[in-house]
Amino acid sequence: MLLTVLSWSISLLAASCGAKLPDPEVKVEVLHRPFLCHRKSKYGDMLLVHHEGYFENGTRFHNSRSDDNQQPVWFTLGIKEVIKGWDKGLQDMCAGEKRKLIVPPALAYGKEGKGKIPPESTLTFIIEVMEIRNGPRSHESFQEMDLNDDWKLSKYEVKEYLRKEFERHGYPPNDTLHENMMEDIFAKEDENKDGFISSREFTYKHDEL
Ligand SMILES: [Ca+2]
Ligand SMILES: [Ca+2]
Repeated sequence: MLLTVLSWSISLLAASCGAKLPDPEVKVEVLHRPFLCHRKSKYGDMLLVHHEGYFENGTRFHNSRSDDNQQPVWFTLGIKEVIKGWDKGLQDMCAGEKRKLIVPPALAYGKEGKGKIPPESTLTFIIEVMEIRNGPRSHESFQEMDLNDDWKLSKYEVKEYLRKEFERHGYPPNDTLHENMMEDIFAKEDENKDGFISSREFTYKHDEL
């Protein structure tokens, strides 16, 4: 959670540029949906997924189950941590659900490609969601941080949160560091400079998707 606090600023910086063109679509096919579904994935949630990736000719370029590390991966939905095709195509999913996504280059690695992905590649992914958790910017996280339930985060509340996160991860409390981190968070997040982070200021901005 400490890392996610630090990454607040980065995701916000990343969201600030880009021209508005109508985006091509991701083709979504549901391969399996579990009978029981306690919650559905939404922007800001953290998803744990297994995934396979295929080129248009059917060659597999990635498989999280058989590649060296054999680990499903965690990512936060809707903040451009992954390709746009995933952010768009993995909403409203249940834990245990499996989807096939056909992602055009503009929503994947584009004109440049990346690593073993050649330029202008349309990619097919088979993605299975193993687990869904509240992301660092979810309403649930906000409520947890908002100690006095007034729907805004004071400097004290943010500092308390940092202190608790440090403690939870076994770091000694460091008041100067917490103070600096808190000031840094407010400098970037408190957009209207009223000394509080409102729930609106806190929540991820998704309009670029
Ligand atoms: Ca509060
Ligand atoms: Ca504010």
